[in-house]
Amino acid sequence: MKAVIAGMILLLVIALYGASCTTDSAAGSTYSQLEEQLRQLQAAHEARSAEVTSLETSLADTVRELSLKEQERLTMSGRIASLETENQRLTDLLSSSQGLNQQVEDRIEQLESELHELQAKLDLYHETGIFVYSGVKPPYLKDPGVHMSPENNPGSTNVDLDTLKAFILNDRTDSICYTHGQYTCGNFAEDLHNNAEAAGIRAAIVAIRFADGSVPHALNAFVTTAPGTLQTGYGVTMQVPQGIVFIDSTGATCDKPRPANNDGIAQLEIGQPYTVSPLVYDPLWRWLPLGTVSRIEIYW
Ligand SMILES: [Ca+2]
Repeated sequence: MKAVIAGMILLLVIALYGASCTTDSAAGSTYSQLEEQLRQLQAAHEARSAEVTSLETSLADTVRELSLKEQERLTMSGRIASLETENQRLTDLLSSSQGLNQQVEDRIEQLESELHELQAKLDLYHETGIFVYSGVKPPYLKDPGVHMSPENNPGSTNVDLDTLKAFILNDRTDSICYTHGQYTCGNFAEDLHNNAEAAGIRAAIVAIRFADGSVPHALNAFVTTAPGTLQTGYGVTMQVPQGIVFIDSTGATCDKPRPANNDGIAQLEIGQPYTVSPLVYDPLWRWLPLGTVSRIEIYW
């Protein structure tokens, strides 16, 4: 644009200059006029140049602004796409957690139902007079003013009948003298329990009550890992199923003759007489029934 305007001015000057050569007298006046026109044209050219420069600057600004806007638009598009993805993810998550909630609710409902069922069974079980506790100390005195406090070994396990019998016969708790008010059935049961646990055999304290309200008795329980047979002191072969076995190692008083061994396997049933079969044959001695069992408490 600047080049075109400059060319036009040059042609005009040449044309006017050619014309002025014809008459010298009018030449001075015409030249002045031409100079004036030339100045005006130069001024107009400069004004137009400034205008063009300003327009170019403005155009460059507009182009830059458009570029920025385009960049911004691209950024926003990316952000919108990302938000849409996040929205989809949250929708999926919500849908999946609703499913999970339903599963949890179903499971809770199932567990509540099982709990009610177990509670009903437990109620029935308690009606039989049998109570089983774990991690609870028996609420009985072994000596005047001294509660039983059996010690469990976390590493103890159930064993088979032969192992249990060997342990019971080897353990000599039963040889201790029964002494009224000092060392009675509670002491025998607690000591045998602790010796078994120390030997790695899981044991329980058992407390039984009698229908006639006489003094409760204490003994021990074990769980065997397989069925077996026992040759009892009465010469009878006893089939012992896998599971709970009741052992009574309560010794006799030492102020009169007593058996050499006092270990026995007990038959324990609600409503039936409490009877014990000795593990070692001795024709001179028999256990006498203590009374009719009305309640059995087992403390593991
Ligand atoms: Ca023994």
